[in-house]
Amino acid sequence: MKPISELHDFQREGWDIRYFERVTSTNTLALEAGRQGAPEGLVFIADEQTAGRGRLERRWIAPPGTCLLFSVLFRPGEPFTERAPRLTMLCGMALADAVNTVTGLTPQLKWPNDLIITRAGVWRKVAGMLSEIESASDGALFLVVGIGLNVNVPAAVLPTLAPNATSLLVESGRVIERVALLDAFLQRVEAYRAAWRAGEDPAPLWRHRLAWLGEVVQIHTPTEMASGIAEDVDADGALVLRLADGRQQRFTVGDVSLRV
Ligand code: BT5
Repeated sequence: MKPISELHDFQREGWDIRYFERVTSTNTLALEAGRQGAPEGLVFIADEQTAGRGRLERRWIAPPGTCLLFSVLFRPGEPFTERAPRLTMLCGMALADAVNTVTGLTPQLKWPNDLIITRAGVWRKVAGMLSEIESASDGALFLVVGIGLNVNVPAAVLPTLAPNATSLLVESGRVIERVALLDAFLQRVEAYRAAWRAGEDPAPLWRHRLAWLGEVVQIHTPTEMASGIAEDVDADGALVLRLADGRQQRFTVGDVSLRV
């Protein structure tokens, strides 16, 4: 008989966690629930996605039963355009913290929404986040943050995900408990939100933890390619590059890599 996934029974107070063996995409499910008025704190988690999504219509690939694939529904409230990006930032920090607590590894945040691990001067992607904003029929905006974290993916399988993919198994050399990671993530989200309510803006914390600020990077967007010094990120999370001709340019989408 097929064993029941260890994720099946996981719950944490304050969250409504719904487990599925296989879905199209946990983000798609959470967006649908949000449109129908589901409250904040809903978490969809799956062992397998048949149509996992990245940004810009790209695919997210994960071998069944080995990764954390989940989406969280947030209702940030007003001012929405200020709060929504900060929730995404806070989730990135919470994910990095959770990985650190459970594995001892120290992943970095890579703009806009990746988690990377650098070893021997080479960076590899261990997780990606897909943040999507939608409005319900009553016009109320909500946010879905979807996370794909490569947990127990063996080295031999990594090249089938992406050329620069890595996993916690490969980086730490041991099998990592997915439930412990999810629990630690939700606990850190709670902590960052409590601190935010008490006046600590997550945006400067996130900026402080971003990899590559001050370094020369290359950015590919759907329409252009540019390179320059990654000078800053603004309050909404956009990347500010100092181009070779001295001009500053702000980017809201794109893929960044270190210029070699
Ligand atoms: C992301 O997009 O990194 C966001 C990924 C979000 C996935 C989660 S899983 C739960 C939830 N439900 C969903 O349907 N999605 C979210 P982006 O920055 O566009 O990166 C996508 C690119 O990463 C792909 O084009 C591949 O090159 C690479 N990639 C795909 N799968 C990967 C993996 N498992 N590990 C590392 N890289 C991967």
